Amino acid sequence: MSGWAWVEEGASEELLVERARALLDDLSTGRYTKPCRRLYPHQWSWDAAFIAIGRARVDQPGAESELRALFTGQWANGMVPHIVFDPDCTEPYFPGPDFWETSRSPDAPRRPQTSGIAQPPIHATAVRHVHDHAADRASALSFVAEMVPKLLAWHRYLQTERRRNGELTEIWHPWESGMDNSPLWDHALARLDPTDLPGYRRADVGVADPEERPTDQEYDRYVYLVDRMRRMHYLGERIRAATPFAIHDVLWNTLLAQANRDLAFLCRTVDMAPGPLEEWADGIAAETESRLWDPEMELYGDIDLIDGIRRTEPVGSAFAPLFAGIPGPKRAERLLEALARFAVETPGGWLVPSYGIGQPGFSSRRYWRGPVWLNVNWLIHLGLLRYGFIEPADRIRRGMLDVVRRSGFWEHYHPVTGEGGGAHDFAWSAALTIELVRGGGGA
Ligand code: 2M8
Repeated sequence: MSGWAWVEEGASEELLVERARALLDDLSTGRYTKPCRRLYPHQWSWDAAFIAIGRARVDQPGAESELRALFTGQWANGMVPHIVFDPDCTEPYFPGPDFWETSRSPDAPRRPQTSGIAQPPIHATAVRHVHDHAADRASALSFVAEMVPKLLAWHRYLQTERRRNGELTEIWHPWESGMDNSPLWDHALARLDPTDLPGYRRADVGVADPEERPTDQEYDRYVYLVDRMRRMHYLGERIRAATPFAIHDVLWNTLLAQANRDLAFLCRTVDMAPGPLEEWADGIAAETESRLWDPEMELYGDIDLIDGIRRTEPVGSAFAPLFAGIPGPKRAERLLEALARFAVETPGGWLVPSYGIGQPGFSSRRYWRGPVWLNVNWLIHLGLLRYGFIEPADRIRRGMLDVVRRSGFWEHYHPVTGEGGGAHDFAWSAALTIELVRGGGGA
């Protein structure tokens, strides 16, 4: 990782903030920020949250409007969809609204059009972040008051529709995890038999390098799962009973545990009773400890609800429970030791790859199968700080800022060379750079 740089050596961190801000403004439609120019031309759910987290430090109205725009797509049952489609967008994207056909659901809004699945529930955490760093306190308070009922509906949906027994909540599609092409899903996807598929044409491979994207076999399975949910009119009860893909995912549940706590805080901020939110958070945390922790691998693993088996994979997100303060101090120490073996040493510090280098299923370029993502690194950085692991947290911060200095704002980075991959000029990489610089290493 040497010999090239995107900003001159010795340039200040503030220069990174300036460039990040310029990129976010360039990707902004005035209402929301596109994840990038061509590959993802609409508003995505967890992207919006990360973008708001970064914007909160430099542009509070922009941060507020980002989340407000996302929630215009919220369903009547509380679900926040993973994509809110932009009616003015002229770039191709598949699957678009015509494929999702969410009008089949009694809960989907007519306008704006949306997808029919969700993404990791980090929104209450983002709203709290906007609140905590607001320059304009009055605006922040009215923003919180506006968002709390919407967030409560979202969390209630998760608590009811996404639970079958126990405390953990489940996902029904790899796209819901946000880590779409991760080896985490290989086993569950291999079990599917995608026959009778509706005709479709991928748009992503026309815009991005196919070597960095999922294979056609994987895409067939993604489409198959969407088609099944569409046929079930996106009704939670029917999907829960019949889906061939249901997972208790570590990252998803970690983010929900933290978001439940953050939402309880937001409720109190506007003098509302938090109800059972903290119990929900405690329940998820306790079950993550008792059911997702793998004592042999000394890592957290996902449970496949179709065969009931926990499969622990060497993924970066296996360290995420630190972010929500889930492990006790001893287990946190074990995780730190595992992280020191798993992270890549770079000249700048540490970077956490999405999948263990050299493991079966690893690819340095195919997305979520090895490359480094700044959002997961940022969550782990905050998790380490939470436990007082200051030096390792700082290593990740330095690793992240260093790779940005070298390569710029990419969707992901080669875990060894630091070269950018996927979409260039990617919004959450810019937003989290702002957050890292302005946050000065703290949450
Ligand atoms: C990627 O996912 C979309 C589908 O949702 C895609 O590949 O078309 C993922 O990396 C996801 O986490 C992300 O939110 C989205 C937009 O950046 O792109």
